[in-house]
Amino acid sequence: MRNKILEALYANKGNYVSGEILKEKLGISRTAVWKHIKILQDQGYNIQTAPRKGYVLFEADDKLLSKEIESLLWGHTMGRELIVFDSIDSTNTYGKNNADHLMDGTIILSEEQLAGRGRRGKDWSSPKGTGIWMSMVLKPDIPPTEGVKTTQIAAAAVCKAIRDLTGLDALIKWPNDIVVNGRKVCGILTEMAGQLNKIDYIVVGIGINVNNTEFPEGISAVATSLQIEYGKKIDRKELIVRIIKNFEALYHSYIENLNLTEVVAIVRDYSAVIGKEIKVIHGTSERIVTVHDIDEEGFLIVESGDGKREVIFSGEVSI
Ligand code: BT5
Repeated sequence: MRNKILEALYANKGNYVSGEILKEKLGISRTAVWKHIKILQDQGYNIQTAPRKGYVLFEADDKLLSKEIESLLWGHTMGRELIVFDSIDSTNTYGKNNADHLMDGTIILSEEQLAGRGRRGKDWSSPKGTGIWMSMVLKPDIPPTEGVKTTQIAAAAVCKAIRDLTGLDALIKWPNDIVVNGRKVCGILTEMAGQLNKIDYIVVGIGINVNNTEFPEGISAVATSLQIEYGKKIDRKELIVRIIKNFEALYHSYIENLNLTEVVAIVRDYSAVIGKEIKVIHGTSERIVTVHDIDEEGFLIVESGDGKREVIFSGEVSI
């Protein structure tokens, strides 16, 4: 019941919700509503009351409190287990090291990462309290070859959440970046372990620059944050919850019948690379190709200079 009250107050954050509306919505008496509100206040929620207006929830600060995020994810399978650190080396490393005893769908968040990782040993800048540094531990019963597609599911979930929350023209730079106005706001690092025919775990790491106002010198020319682009501070918890809800819906339809249709529709619609000339980097080799499309499995169909088409399954691209 209290989760439902919180949900209603969060949905109208900063605005009053009358006791009458809560009573109708929840099917309990106004006195019962009031008693639940009292308990929530005792638990530390900043809920104010005013005669004839009702109840209003204010956030004390932008800290990632697990209780709040849990209440917003109530009834969802992703995030049933939620671990929030103040500081950690890397949420992905924690997920990998503890995967054997973490439940499928566990979400790990940290206010900062001291050794955030990108792909192939690159660094990921993760300063305190500014961004979303999050890993999801997944244990799907699908063939290992399918696991790589979770990157596209995560990209679709993040891109849609950013667009819905901010209206920014966020685009997916295949395979693992989200960009706004040509600069990177999000990177995804998918790590997997398993045997020939079975996935032990997948850890999907998502790093999003949310309220960063500056960047280390090495990346300031290529990175941006949602706050910089949107012009206002963004509620990290709200974005986290939207991403997780989007991800859960897309991921379940995928693992249940390996259906990627909706994911592919999103990554195509919001692609930063379709129709563009890109540089594909594979180890030490580089070549220029034109992106023709993204196929039904989320892979890139490219055309080289001689008009020959081929599918690219992984790699790094630069526009
Ligand atoms: C990525 O790698 O983009 C994957 C980033 C994944 C980060 C998440 S945070 C939660 C989880 N825990 C982790 O330890 N990691 C995951 P890649 O495509 O290889 O890009 C790395 C490159 O992006 C670096 O070499 C920099 O040039 C640049 N970069 C580093 N930090 C950045 C930032 N905060 N914003 C934008 N670009 C950044």
